[in-house]
Amino acid sequence: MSDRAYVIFEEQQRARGIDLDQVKAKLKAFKIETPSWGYGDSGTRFKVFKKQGVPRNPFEKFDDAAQVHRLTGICPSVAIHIPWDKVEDYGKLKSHAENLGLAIGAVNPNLFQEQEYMLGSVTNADPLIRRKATDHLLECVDIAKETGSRDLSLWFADGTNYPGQGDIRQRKAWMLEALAEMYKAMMPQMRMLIEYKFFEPAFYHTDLADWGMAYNYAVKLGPQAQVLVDTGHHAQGTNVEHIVAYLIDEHKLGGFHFNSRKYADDDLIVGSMNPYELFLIFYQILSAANDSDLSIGQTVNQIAYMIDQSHNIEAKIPAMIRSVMNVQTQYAKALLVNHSEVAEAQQRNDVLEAENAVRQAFEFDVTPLLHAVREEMGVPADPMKAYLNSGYPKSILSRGIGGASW
Ligand code: PSV
Ligand code: MN
Repeated sequence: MSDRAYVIFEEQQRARGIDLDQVKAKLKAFKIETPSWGYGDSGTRFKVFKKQGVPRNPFEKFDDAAQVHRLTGICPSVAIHIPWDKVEDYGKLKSHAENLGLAIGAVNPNLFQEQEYMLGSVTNADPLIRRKATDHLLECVDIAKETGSRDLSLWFADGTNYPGQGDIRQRKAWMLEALAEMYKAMMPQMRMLIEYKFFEPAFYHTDLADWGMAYNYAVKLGPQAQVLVDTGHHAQGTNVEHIVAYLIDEHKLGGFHFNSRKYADDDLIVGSMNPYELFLIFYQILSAANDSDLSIGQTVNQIAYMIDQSHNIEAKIPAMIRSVMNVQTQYAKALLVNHSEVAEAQQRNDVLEAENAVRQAFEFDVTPLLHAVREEMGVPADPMKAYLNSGYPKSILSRGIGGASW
């Protein structure tokens, strides 16, 4: 991309009242966390496909994540999932991450893969199973202390498949009991991010089915509890950006798990099918960031942007790079919205102009802008191409087949 393309882009944006220096500063400060489980083998409930070169342990997952950060410059932290990333010594994993220029990000307890959890974890009718599940939550708080992680992201597979299978109200109380015990164990700087999902693996009822339930628990628990919006966890047609705006306004949006969503939680590359939704989510976030109430801006600044994808059929590292670039592209476009233009059109009740002022930003090609930003950050203008041309894809083949699953 030539400098000329950037000069034309800058002139065009200046004429619209957009200050590109500010836009660039925001793009440089924007960070996306990648998931350790996105580097391991994965599949569907029908088949886990084995790939050559997949990391064999958590340390190698960080090696791969470091490539994504080296080439994009915006992925300095990696979320871990316990026990998938269980190690003897978390201090060692932390130093390994730091030597690679990374930090350990959110700690995700895993309460969905042990035999005992078939009928629920923290909402199981058996008090011993509930105890075991809550102890795992507490173990994750301890791990977060060791890794220096701020966020604990919680997702529960708990739910039932048939009417009458469980006492829904009783399970609601058990959920709160477990979350409250965990909340009490957290350090003051830690956050509990509560994720919801309206189906799968339970189909009749899910104990934490939607943002309203997650929000209600977060309110009951206190200011360190917030909601995590996974973009793949809603019913078809749900207006996710509305949920985002609402939660920010209540100071309860803690973060995102980005993935695509054709039908559901599909683990496909974010932005591959509905980039406009992603753009509209960022438009809501950025318009809240402009709020005269500074506490809204504080909530926005704390939002954790995380990817939650474990690609099945495509090569892991480039798929993660593509995902990161797709998010960055939509964020860049949202930074081009002229908010006063939108506000003025809203004041005039001019529906078409208001919609136009938002959509217009989406329609710009931000390639010259992103190339300029990457150049200033000292990363390749085209991270994807740089990865494919690097020696790394070949170098990992010696790991063989049969690495870590997730
Ligand atoms: C569940 O579908 C989920 O979105 C949760 O965030 C899990 O932690 C993650 O996927 C990995 O299974
Ligand atoms: Mn998720």
